[in-house]
Amino acid sequence: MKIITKSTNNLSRRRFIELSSIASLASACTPLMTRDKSAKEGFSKLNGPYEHPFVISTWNNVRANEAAYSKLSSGSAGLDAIEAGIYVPESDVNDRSVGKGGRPDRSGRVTLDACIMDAKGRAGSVCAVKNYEHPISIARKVMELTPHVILVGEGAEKFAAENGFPKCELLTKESELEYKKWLETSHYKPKVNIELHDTIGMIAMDNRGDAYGGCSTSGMAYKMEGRVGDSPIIGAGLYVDNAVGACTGTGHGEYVLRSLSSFLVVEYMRAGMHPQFACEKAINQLMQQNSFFKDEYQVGLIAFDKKGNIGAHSVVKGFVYAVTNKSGSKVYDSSYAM
Ligand code: SD4
Repeated sequence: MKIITKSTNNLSRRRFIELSSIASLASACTPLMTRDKSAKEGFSKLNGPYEHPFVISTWNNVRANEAAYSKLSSGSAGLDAIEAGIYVPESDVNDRSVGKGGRPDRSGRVTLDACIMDAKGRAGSVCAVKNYEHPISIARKVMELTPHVILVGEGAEKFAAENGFPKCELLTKESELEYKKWLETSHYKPKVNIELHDTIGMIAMDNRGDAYGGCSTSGMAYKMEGRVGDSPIIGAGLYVDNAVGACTGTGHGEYVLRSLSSFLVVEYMRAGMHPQFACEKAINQLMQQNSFFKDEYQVGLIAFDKKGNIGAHSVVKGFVYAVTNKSGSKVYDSSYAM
């Protein structure tokens, strides 16, 4: 499948030129309030506004949302809620894209990436961590206890050990068997929407109205050793600005890294856009910026603003997201560009 049609491409190029400078966004507030014309008309419905507290996550991570929401509804700060929520898929061996049970890299080792951001603008991240089940908690400790934002590989593992995190084998029998099968061809071709409980990006507004977020993944299956995707990179896989709102995403990390999509969505919202339109515009911009690459790919973004409006958009069909608030949990189909 060709991701960018000629007309979308031309349109995106025009929009890119129009909007390439974030500095120009502030003065372009009124036009930005409307939907990007290249989004599928009539498909994307505006979601919200939701009263806080609420939590949103990528894919059908309802159990994770509910763990987070039970913290939010009992008055815990958003950071505890994000950590508790992301714990769920990190421990779920049936989730093959996050934490324990995740698919390994091409040398057979499971390496995890995660990041977290709080309402004070603090951030913590770990990349390519082996043998620890909860990278989200290590990322939180990096944020809280160190002068740094990102720790990688052995440094992150040493830090985890020093802070009392228990070691754990992340490679399950199922993932190992699948990996051995993959070795027969060693063909690296990530599949679009491979499953519905993929990488978790979670964003929440707590009962004080403060914004928080986190993201956790085992990355693309059979990635090169040492490869890091978008998920632990602040501004790519996650961005939170408590003055504006939050955005996180999932999908093929290289495409997001080249566009810094989460940061872009928050900046579009800062300029006055509804999160739905901000996600649509950021996805269109990502497609334009990646138009050199002809492979099939998926990226999905979710966002909220401080009024409790919600947005989601993806490159191709199949991305879903879960919203949990006092009325319960609901999984929505995202709108998509192609
Ligand atoms: C990555 N963004 O490592 C992650 C993978 C992902 O759904 O989101 N998969 O590129």
